[in-house]
Amino acid sequence: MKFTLVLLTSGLVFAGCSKSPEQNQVKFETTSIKVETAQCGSCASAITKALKKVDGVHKADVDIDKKVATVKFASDKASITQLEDAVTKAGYSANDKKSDPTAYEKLDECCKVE
Ligand SMILES: [Cu+2]
Repeated sequence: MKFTLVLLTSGLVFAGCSKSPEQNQVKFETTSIKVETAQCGSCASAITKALKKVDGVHKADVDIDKKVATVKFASDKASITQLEDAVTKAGYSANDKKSDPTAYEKLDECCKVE
């Protein structure tokens, strides 16, 4: 009985110790999102802006020539799905997700895909 109690207590202490570093240490993940419908610099900045608005996003860059957005984000706060959704809601496609039709309609004519 006494032995069990000691085991339980040490188990609890161990759980407490292993939890605190995780809370302080933010895990960043970098992902690339295909933004095939981005046409120009203004598209690139619109996508960058949309991505940076997502909670947990640390850095976002769009390479307009390669049509790829590179995003560094805290993996415990944001997910790739959230990032893709931010891009589609800005009116652009993200990976295999299509742009939000309403947002797409609001884009400048030159930014629309023929
Ligand atoms: Cu554009």
